[in-house]
Amino acid sequence: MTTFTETYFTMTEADAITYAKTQLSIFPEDAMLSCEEIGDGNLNYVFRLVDRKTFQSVIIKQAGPVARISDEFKVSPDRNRIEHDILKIQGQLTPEFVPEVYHYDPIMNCTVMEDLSDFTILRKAFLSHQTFPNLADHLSTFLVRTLLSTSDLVLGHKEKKDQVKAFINPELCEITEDLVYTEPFYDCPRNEVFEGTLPFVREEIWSDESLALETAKLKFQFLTKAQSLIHGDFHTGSIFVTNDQTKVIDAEFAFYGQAGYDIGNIIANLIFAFVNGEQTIEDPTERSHYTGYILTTIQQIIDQFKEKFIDAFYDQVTERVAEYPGFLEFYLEDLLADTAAVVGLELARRVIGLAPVQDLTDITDADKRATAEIACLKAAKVFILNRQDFFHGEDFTRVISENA
Ligand code: SR1
Ligand code: MG
Repeated sequence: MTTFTETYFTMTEADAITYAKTQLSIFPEDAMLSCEEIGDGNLNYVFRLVDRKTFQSVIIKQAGPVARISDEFKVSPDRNRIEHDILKIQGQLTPEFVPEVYHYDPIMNCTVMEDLSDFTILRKAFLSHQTFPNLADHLSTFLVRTLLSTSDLVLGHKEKKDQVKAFINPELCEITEDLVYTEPFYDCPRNEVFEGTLPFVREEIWSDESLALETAKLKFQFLTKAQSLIHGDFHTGSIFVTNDQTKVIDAEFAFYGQAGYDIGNIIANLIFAFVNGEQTIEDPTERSHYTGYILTTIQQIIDQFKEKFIDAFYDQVTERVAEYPGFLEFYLEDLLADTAAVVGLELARRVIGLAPVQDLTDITDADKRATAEIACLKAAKVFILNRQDFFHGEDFTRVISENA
């Protein structure tokens, strides 16, 4: 007899049905449940349960003891608690942009939440070059609300320190420290570089000592700067969309880190969509429409983030010294420099490191793939080395247009 109340184990689809019937009071007693494991991420199991009578459905997301991408990564299933807890906070700060949470189970390390089956993962939608008119507005609002309200600008400093403690996430942070900040910048055996791109990587990335030094400085910032409660893995695979709605999922990498980490991450992933469009859309009109949309979205995310952050700052700030003239400008300049650096790091790591993105790997023509990847790497260097020079959306899009 399966028991869910004593010891953790990873569930099968049949277990998930029994779990829903015995541990949840979401479905009616006579529900005819079916279940499919639909997880396609690197780390977790995602069960979709549907009552075939009423079509009511939910998601049970369970953390496994090792990453699906490779069992080299032993990651505590307690990360499900972090994901659950941040979802609750995001649900208070910005309910329209996250799924509703119904239940959390600390023994089975699973969270039960709203099924978003009417939505599409943004990365997949971008692979078929779809556009979403409200995306920049939604993402900039989500970023401002989550990054400002959880920072020392707004929270009492003791309360903020309690939150830092609650969201200590050492194993998931270690993945980022290794895969984003360290391995891509030397010839690490775990890297996976496409052969057409390898000569550029050897000559322009692994041989560049000034670049290595800057990545070392940035790694120490990542290790030490507890600025805001960040999502920690804010790429296009962590965002669900319909034509007019946006939902952010998969925040298991959450911890107190640099606010610019989330902004830089999403901008870099939009750049992957851009280079994919450049290399794979044959028709020039269609191509420029799509790539123009991506550039506009990037510019708008940065500019709307700044505008909304400034407005929200004056409404919400509680820290007296943050109101001194010039401080807000200092804070935003610093945040945008961090953003630019993370754009560069994410661009480089997805080309060189262990966890590539489909926007690049799906480019079937070898020359085109190498062209797209090298464009990302050239831009990455500019973003990292010149990170102090980014203040406006246009500063970001200019680097893309000049290198891609
Ligand atoms: C071992 S996990 C590899 C990558 O997948 C996640 O989505 C994060 O981006 C991580 O770096
Ligand atoms: Mg994820």
